[in-house]
Amino acid sequence: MKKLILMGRSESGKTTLTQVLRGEEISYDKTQYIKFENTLIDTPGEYAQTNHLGRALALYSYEADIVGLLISATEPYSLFPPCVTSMVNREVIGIVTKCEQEEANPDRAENWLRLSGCKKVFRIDSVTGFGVNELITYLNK
Ligand SMILES: Nc1nc2c(ncn2[C@@H]2O[C@H](COP(=O)(O)OP(=O)(O)O)[C@@H](O)[C@H]2O)c(=O)[nH]1
Ligand SMILES: [Mg+2]
Repeated sequence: MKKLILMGRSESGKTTLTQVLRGEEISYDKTQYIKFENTLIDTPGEYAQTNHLGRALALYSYEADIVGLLISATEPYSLFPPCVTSMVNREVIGIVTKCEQEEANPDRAENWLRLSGCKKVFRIDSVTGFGVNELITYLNK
């Protein structure tokens, strides 16, 4: 599998997605530091939510083949500025999480990710498994 680094605000579903991609049971675990585990790099949401730490994320992206920007379909706003993908020289994909939650608005989240420069956007729900296989297939290509 290609090496994937996940970025997004707290609660957007980064750690849960790493658990699903590893075939582990889902269990909540607050991410306190940038975690390298084989082909996955999980980051704390605070890095994406804090201006000066955001630059560190750009540097960490060089450790990966693909950058995944996550927005939950239930989020009322996006943290990612327009064209932010130009900050890195890696492929950047968008991942909309929580797509099967009742109040989800995946179209809105996908539009924000495309505005931020993601050419490819996956819609998933880590809890129900919706869309996860498509993402795994893409990472294995
Ligand atoms: N329904 C649903 N809940 C999710 C999904 N992804 C994460 N969650 C839940 O959202 C909460 C925060 O997830 P977490 O992975 O810790 O977010 P992180 O802060 O980005 O690492 C947890 O309670 C998860 O169970 C998803 O795709 N669907
Ligand atoms: Mg986390």
